[in-house]
Amino acid sequence: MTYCVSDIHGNYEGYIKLLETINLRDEDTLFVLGDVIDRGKGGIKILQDMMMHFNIIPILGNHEYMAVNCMKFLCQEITEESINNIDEGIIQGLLEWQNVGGQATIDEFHKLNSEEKQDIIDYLEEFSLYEEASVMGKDYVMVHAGLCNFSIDRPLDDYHFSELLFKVPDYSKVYFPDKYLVTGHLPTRCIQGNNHQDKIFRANNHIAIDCGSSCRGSGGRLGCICLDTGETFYVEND
Ligand SMILES: [Mn+2]
Repeated sequence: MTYCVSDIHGNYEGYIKLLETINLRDEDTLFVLGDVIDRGKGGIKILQDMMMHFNIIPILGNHEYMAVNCMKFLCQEITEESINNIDEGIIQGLLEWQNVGGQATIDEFHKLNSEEKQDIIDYLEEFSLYEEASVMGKDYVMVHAGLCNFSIDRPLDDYHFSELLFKVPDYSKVYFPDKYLVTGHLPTRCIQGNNHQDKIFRANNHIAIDCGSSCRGSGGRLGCICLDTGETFYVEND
């Protein structure tokens, strides 16, 4: 079976419950469509678990993109020279990351030893910008946010990361007539015209799977879809 989940955002308990709920076996594949980290306190723990599973395929989210350069910076030894050579861009990057919930991940990262830190950075650098899958005769393109400046003739490799990680697609429009576009990033409750709060959204060859697990205090849950059967699975926030 092939499954997709997205925007786990540090919800380690939810992630573990989800693996139990779908009963992920070695012969299954789970695509994780980015934004594993931040906001919740367990993002690093989730990454450490994901990297032990050869059948969990990670796709880059905007939060991982922001984190990886900052993490490299946080690994540097602080010396007079390193302080003098501080790049303004990296300070800006750190502030921006903190503004979107990065502090929870920074706190977790600081508790790792240097080898564990490097493992996290190496793992994040393996994340792909998109994935494709063919399941039961149907084709799927999986990307964190969307395909900005979409054209049917444009090869997926042609998209810049900024076109894939930050902007949501137009869910009212069919992108590929013969493929489904699977995306996260925007909680489905925020999709215009969607009356189904915190459920996986399917319309116009879109499958939107961020069910608002990071919307703590206002419901939200992790959503997961099995591409073979169309079955959906949910793990409620505590
Ligand atoms: Mn996102």
